[in-house]
Amino acid sequence: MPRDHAQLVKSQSLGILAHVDAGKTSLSEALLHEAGVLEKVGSVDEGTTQTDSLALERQRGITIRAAVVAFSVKDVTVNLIDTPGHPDFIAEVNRSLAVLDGAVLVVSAVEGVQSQTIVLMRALRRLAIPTLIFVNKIDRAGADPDLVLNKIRQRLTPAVVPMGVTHAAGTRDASFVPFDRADERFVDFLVDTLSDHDESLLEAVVDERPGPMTPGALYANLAAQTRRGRVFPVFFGSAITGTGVGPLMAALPELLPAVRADSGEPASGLVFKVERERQGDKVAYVRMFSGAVHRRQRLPFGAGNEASVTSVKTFQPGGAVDSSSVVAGQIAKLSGLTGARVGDPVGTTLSRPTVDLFAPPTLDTAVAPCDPAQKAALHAALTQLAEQDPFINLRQDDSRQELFLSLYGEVQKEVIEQTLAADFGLRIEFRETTTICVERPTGSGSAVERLGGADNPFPATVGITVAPGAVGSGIDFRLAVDVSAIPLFVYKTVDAFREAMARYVAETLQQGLAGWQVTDCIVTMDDCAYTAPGTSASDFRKLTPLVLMDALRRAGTVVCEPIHRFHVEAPADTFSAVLRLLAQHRAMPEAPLMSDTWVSVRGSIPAAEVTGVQIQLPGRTHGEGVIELQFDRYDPVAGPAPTRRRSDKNPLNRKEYLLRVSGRI
Ligand SMILES: Nc1nc2c(ncn2[C@@H]2O[C@H](COP(=O)(O)OP(=O)(O)OP(=O)(O)O)[C@@H](O)[C@H]2O)c(=O)[nH]1
Ligand SMILES: [Mg+2]
Repeated sequence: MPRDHAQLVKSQSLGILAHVDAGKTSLSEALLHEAGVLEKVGSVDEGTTQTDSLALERQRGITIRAAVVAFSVKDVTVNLIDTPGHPDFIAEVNRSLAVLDGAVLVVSAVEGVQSQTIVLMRALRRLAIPTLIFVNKIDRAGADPDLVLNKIRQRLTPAVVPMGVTHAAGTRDASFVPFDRADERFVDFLVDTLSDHDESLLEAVVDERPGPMTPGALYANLAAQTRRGRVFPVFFGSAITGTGVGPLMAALPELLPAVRADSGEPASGLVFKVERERQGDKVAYVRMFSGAVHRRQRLPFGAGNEASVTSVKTFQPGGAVDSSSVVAGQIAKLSGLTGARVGDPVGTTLSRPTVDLFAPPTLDTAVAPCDPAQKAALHAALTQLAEQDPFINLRQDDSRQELFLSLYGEVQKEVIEQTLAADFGLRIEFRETTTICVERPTGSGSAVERLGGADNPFPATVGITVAPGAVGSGIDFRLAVDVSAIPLFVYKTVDAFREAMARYVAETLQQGLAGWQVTDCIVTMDDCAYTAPGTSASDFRKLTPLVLMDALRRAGTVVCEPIHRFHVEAPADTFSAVLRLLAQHRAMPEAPLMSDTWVSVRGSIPAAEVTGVQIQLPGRTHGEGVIELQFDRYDPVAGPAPTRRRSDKNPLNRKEYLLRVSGRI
């Protein structure tokens, strides 16, 4: 790309997010059509959309992988990322969120605010991603835009500004008419909502100063506050009939941020998706935050890797095209980065790290090939799938050589099974699906190993106390020793020592007393000593697990299982059968909502019981019952606690651990 052209490029990474089936893929298609990229709008139901391009997506009519397409609005190239809505694929949404400039949160005008809508809105707000809300499906019978707007105010955020009105909602003729900027109703909405977040506007209202309240000034204020993620404009429309899609598209460059190329800055980007092309070549999807990456450039990526970029494809209206470079704000497919993994930073300066915003997978399953001779092939295939989705956390059991995966649910399981069959010709079976538990300390426990102590082979002192932390706090590591006790000749700074110790602690706590990850605890290092020059970093690294597990043993732990919130809707006459089914599966239902024909029950249920309910629900409800699930929390297991087979590296057995770290076994 010529330099002067690169300077003109403005790009916007736009995520489309929603509960499953709200219409994200249909809306993506409608936007491409509106922008003139597509002559004919594809249909999810016919399997002809741009973004649902995998065979499995077309077959099932759901989105499984995030997909990128581009269109232009005014002077901005929008790189739209269509994400999956099914909770089994939430990890895919997590990866996309790390690269967004803005988002459109789609809410169905019929179903309204749904469980996943709330989860996604929480994540968007946590990252302060500027977001427009699009209330879709206003053409469908039962659509009630006003009710949905109220639900958005109650359940998502009160800071909303409706951008127009709807007519004939619930019919094929439904339409959206945007407000004129000077429309009194619109001005009232703007003043009301914006002044909640803007002191100077509030003062202008009180002092009756007209300047900041002209339609032009208010719209500029709306754009500024939307870009800060404080206020959420709400559009209405239908991805199928196309009404409301034009106004939404026009708002993208006006209300959401776009990034201008700055090829002079140091290159910094992030890998948010990895794909294998048909020939097996790896392609990394990279979003650039600053600077540029050129074809044939040596590019640093991940933790200390470097490779030559063999091709750069940027997203342009109409598809991904070969380019000489990718500049700040753009998304490109880069080839040549063998070994690149999702979440890898790219370039010379660090990019934003990916934050884990959602609960981890709750199912653990062993997977085996139907034909035992295909074990190595299965391992290779799953390694490729794990590159695309690191959350599946592929592990091989040390002794039995079995393969294990972490999963979100049944749909993801089926997708993995079908992908292995279609892309790798492998038939597999899942064995022993169990839920992934965590351990929390029940009390406080301390341990210390002293420098020169009879049983301590390492020239270092480490003293540690473990205590329970607040639920959801993770591992809180604290350093409570005098600076003079810290081996600065090894670690250089106190921060570097704290960081290294926190890492040793986190690694050790991946397996607690029962083999599960230990969480929600405060770990304090309260004793430390060394000899100079005798002590090395590896002494602290090897001694910490020994002391920490002793402290944990004294503290004691409780195994906690994942609990989901559920929402069952079923025909009213099946109510008692539904309640019996829930009771059989340890569910805790709350007071139901009954109408003449339907009953709606919410409550919580252990993740371990979910599959049982999912399998039996259709049979108990004339095939009409539906269940929606959402991870909620971990609760202590009642009765005997499940344990996980630990790897041999665990220091619970002191003698064996010492032999191992000294390299004698
Ligand atoms: N009547 C009507 N139907 C719609 C509209 N938008 C989507 N649909 C239908 O709703 C269903 C789901 O649409 P999708 O676009 O696949 O929804 P999605 O949000 O991408 O779904 P996932 O990616 O699986 O989460 C399809 O049958 C669409 O035809 C709309 O505005 N009006
Ligand atoms: Mg979709």
